[in-house]
Amino acid sequence: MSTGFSQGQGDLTDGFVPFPADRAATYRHAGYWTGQPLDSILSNAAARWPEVTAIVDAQRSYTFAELDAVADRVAARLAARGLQAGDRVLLQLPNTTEFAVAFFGLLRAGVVPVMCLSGHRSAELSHFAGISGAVGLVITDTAAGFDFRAMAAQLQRDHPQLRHVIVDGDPGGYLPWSALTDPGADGPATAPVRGQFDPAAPALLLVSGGTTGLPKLIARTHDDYVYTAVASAREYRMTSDDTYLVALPAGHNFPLACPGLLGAMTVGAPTVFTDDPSPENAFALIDKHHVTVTGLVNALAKVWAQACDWEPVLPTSLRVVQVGGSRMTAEEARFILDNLTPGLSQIFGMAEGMLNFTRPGDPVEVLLHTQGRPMSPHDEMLVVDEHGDAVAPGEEGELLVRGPNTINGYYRAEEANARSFSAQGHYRSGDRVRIFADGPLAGHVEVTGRIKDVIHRGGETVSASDLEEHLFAHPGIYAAAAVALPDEYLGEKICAAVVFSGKELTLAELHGFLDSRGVSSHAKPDMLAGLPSLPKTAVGKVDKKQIIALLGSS
Ligand code: OOB
Repeated sequence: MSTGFSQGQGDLTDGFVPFPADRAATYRHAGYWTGQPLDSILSNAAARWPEVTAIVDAQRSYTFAELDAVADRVAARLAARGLQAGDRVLLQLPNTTEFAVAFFGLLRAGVVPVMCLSGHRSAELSHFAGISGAVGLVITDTAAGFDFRAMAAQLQRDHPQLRHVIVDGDPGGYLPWSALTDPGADGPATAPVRGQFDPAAPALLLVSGGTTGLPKLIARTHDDYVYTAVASAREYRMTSDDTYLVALPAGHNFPLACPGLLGAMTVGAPTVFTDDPSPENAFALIDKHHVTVTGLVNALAKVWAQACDWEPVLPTSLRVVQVGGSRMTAEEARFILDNLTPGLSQIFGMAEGMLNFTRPGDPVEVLLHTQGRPMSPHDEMLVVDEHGDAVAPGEEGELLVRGPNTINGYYRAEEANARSFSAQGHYRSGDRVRIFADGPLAGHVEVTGRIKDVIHRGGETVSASDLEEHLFAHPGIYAAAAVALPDEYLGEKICAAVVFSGKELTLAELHGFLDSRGVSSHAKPDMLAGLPSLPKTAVGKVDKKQIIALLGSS
């Protein structure tokens, strides 16, 4: 499968940083890595539970056997059109069953999908096309008033190697998606025979979640991604009685494999797709399909928790609601636990791989005060100070990590890799954490902020997350982000961008509140900006870059 590459720019493995042989051997020996291709998750499910519903959306559903057959058909027709094992294709579909069909169709052809999010636009896609050397693009016609075909035309002009554009919906001159899926359309139906296959080679390319700069590409291998899906489903005790709801953009690691769609499939559980995560729509779907597990970003979890006050249908079938993606205070966790579900699970994950989460049945203090513990017994976490030395147990520092599902380098990004990986192969997460050393929270991780999310005000360094924690504590503040804005005298000044829950506060009132909490004078905001909502990234995290652009220009 790693051979035969001919069309895009460079071989798939050019610029891929593999796991070192000794650790790879350890993970195989431990049974984490099984040597199976990623799409074996589908073939296994189709063999064990052929008649069980695999995926559902508002339009249609597929059993595992049907999904397996359509994935074969898509693969066969991609191959007939000249796509080869090792080629890369940008995959950008909304949360529909067709997302899963396309994902498995590409995998079955040995093609490596680049997992774009529906909110990405030409700047991101052009960047992904350039780095990956993608030869194709799978899109929908239009969504949320945006014409993806027009974007495709521009991408093709800038990236001539992007030859295959496939459109779900009105194709507008491109290849219709139905030409690949429709049993009645021309073309073969049997997937190409899998050639030489390397389970340690990239199976898919995820995009990094950082809110600074353009995302990087993250190559996840068959071995490490199958392990992620299998182990996370197991740790969440998923069974064929569960149903998973994809409420976040399906191409994101969190709803894709943590346990998400792929984890659900490993136990024969159905997955429901929706593009509308509003409480009104989501609660009705949860009720209709008896959804038991879902994953949300913090802001969405808070909206769902509030909506439980007035929505006529409540999501009572939910057994696990994973909440993660950005920092959550204990107060926010308590609010979700009390109002939305006792099944709250905090999850601290990253496209780069490592997952930490609280487990069903964990004591309430673990659920409230920590972001869980590592998924794998072989995750090796180090917490270091600014000199790279290990901090004392229980102290804060930057999290460095390596393990059976953590990358060893970004894809085709040598410069970033020199900064982001240690000589021993640890990924420098940039996250400020503490790992509790003793007591009831021992072994659990608390994320306290981002190492670089600091404001240099005058001669002082102020932690944005420390200030945010104080802001969140104010009953009149619904959401808050502390950002640095340029200042002639101070270098940087502190701006608190907030969403008020009721009456607006003045800066003086806010200072009074912060004084009462003992916040030092240099760490108090110089500016208070009330916003109707905070700008979000494509997956729904608060986007400080956009806040700075918005406020810096006003
Ligand atoms: C998830 O993945 P990404 O790649 O979009 O973002 C990773 C980054 C982490 O490095 C961390 O800075 C932040 O997002 N993060 C959290 C967090 N979960 C993620 N920060 C504080 N508390 C948390 N619970 O966001 C992701 C991937 C898989 C599962 C869940 C989330």
